Amino acid sequence: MQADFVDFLDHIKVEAENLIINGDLFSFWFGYRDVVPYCYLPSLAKMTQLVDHGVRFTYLHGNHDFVPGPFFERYLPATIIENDIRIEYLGAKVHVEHGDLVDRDDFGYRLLRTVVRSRPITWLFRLAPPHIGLGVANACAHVSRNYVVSKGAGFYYFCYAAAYDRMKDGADLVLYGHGHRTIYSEMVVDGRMRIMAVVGGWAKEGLCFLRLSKKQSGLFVFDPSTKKERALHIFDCASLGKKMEDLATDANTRD
Ligand SMILES: [Mn+2]
Repeated sequence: MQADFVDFLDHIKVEAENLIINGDLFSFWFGYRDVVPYCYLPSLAKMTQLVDHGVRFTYLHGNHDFVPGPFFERYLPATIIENDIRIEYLGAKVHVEHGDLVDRDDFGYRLLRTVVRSRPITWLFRLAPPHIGLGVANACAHVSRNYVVSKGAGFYYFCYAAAYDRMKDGADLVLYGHGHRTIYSEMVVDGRMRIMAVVGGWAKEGLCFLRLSKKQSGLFVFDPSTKKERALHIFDCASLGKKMEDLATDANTRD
């Protein structure tokens, strides 16, 4: 998996300007002050190389990596986002969020999330030697992954509902991760064209990613065995947020 991610970074490094990692890049990550787990060295080294190439990184907290620590905050460095981020690209308002909070009624998870991210717990965790801390955390990460998978299609229902609210609030493209599967859905909200996508990371055929570019925007999958990418869905970024009747007029004018 590490080698595949390194291949992916090599694949995009020429064109990438700002790479947004939407949380859970690692099965578990805790940003210790002086050490990094050696199993992640290939990815960390390659990310450092990309920064030297001029690529910027934006790192959103996931539920497996919510203490980025000095490596990401100062050494790489990445722009760290705790909750969600809204950016504008080619006029489209893009909302990116990890997605672990889309189920608003999961109070048990919300409570657990608040507790494990609290300062005393983080402080206690920092005191434990890394091999113990990482051992416990990796076991918890496994349980957490099963918990997400057990929500099945329900997770995607929550994504639609949460994305709808974001769109009512002005977002044209809403991106989630977290779900371990990929979804692409065009939605019309308030008469305007919008997209909701869940970019689930590794799929059967490779690593899914969303690209916003003047040349071609869309959802793609990178196959590490061939080192090639394939488009799953292409969209016109400039059409996002436009009124449907204006899009129809544009299309007729072109015809
Ligand atoms: Mn997650």
